[in-house]
Amino acid sequence: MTATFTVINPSTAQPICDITRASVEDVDSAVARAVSAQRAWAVLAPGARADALRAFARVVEAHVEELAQLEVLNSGHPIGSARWEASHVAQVLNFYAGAPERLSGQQIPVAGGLDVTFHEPYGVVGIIVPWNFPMTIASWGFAPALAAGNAVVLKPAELTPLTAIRLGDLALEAGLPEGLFQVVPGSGSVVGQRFVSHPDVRKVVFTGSTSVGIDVAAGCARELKPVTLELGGKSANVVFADADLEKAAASAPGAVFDNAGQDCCARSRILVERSVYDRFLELLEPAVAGWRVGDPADEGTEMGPLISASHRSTVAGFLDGANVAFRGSAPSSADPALGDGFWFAPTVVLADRGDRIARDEVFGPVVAVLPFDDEADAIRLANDTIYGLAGSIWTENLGRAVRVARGVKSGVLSVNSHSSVRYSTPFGGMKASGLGRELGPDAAEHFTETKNVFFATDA
Ligand code: TXE
Repeated sequence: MTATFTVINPSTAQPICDITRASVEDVDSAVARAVSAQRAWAVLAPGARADALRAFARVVEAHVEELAQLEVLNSGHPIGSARWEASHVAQVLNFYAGAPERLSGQQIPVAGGLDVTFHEPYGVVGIIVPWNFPMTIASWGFAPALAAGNAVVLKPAELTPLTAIRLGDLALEAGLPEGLFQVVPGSGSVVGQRFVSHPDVRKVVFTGSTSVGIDVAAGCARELKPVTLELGGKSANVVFADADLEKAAASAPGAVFDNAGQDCCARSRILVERSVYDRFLELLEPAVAGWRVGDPADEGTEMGPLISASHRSTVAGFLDGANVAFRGSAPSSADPALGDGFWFAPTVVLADRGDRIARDEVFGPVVAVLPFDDEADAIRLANDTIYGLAGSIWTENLGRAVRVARGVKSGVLSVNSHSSVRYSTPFGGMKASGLGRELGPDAAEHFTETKNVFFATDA
């Protein structure tokens, strides 16, 4: 393996810079520094840890524009989305800055003494991040982990390391102790695997593909190490005949084509009640045609390129033999500025149950539309995948909304909207979409172990 890797701008296919790959020895040195930084961090007064995280949040806030521009360059995210992502990191830090002073244990009534529990940090936490949302997914791990008194070593994806590396610098600039939060770029098989096998990394958080997630979990099991997994998805956008069809159709492109479909929560199956199937497609077509794909640096752009040439071929492979109903637009080779970018036009496919495109994660701007017959059929079809991450339900019938929300096996559902991520609410998947939850009120606690201490009071 070469000592460096080249980071590419997906909008132009041009190289941006070379990054040095960390070796196993580099990871071991980083973990050793983290172990020592964590000891000092964990014994700081809770208020001092809170202040340090708030200072980090303020520095991130002051660099939102710089981080956003870096994400446009490295990931091809539209500038509006990239600004949201950078601000979200500051908000996540601010939210979990409240945790050190709220990690209360319990006092449990027992005979002969006083019994109390403590939430003790694991020590060093290893966080492995994918390329689709490099900043936000990183922050969902590092902010609550730090808040709970841990040190963090974080491995960004090789395709998109730049904003994570910058966040590592900003942590130091904000005054976080040296070694407490380290970004270690490199390959999954070396750096990621070393997080799994290193005895001093006491918890691993992994976001990425289901197949690698299973290997990471198996490795963690051998080390008896807890692991959180955020994996793939094939989420359903379920549209009933009694829904506000105009609104459902107008919002459907954003729910799947945001980040060019490279989103674990993408509503990549639209399930439509048969009686309104044709009408829904009529409404969907102009919404897809109007979805603005182009230069991510332009303020009006809604979708940029795919992340790499190889990922574009994978996505294109899903269209072999597919029944394409209509497509939106994308820059082409005729455009001298963007012609070499990894563009892919939003695509709507009419699918049958059991088709590969109706069950497997595409992770690109391709949506499969399928009809269903009634409520029970909708739930059955929504659950007809190995995944269970997100989903949306469109209906004006409250009882139905509740029944379907309880019937669909997914971790994050929304009714008459497509919301998935709020830092204050839990996020994560069922079935092959993952293990454990991130974000929400309890995330800092997930980075702790409970210790029970009994104090005898008998004289
Ligand atoms: O994921 P990987 P990739 C899905 C999506 C996508 C596919 C591949 O379908 O097309 O996965 O994406 C590190 N031990 N999702 O290649 O390979 C790797 O370096 C430890 C869904 O990015 O799983 C990177 O940092 N770590 C998903 C991270 O794991 C290893 C988001 C993810 O890489 C490793 C991204 C190993 N053996 C992709 N091998 C979602 N649902 O959000 C790799 N890594």
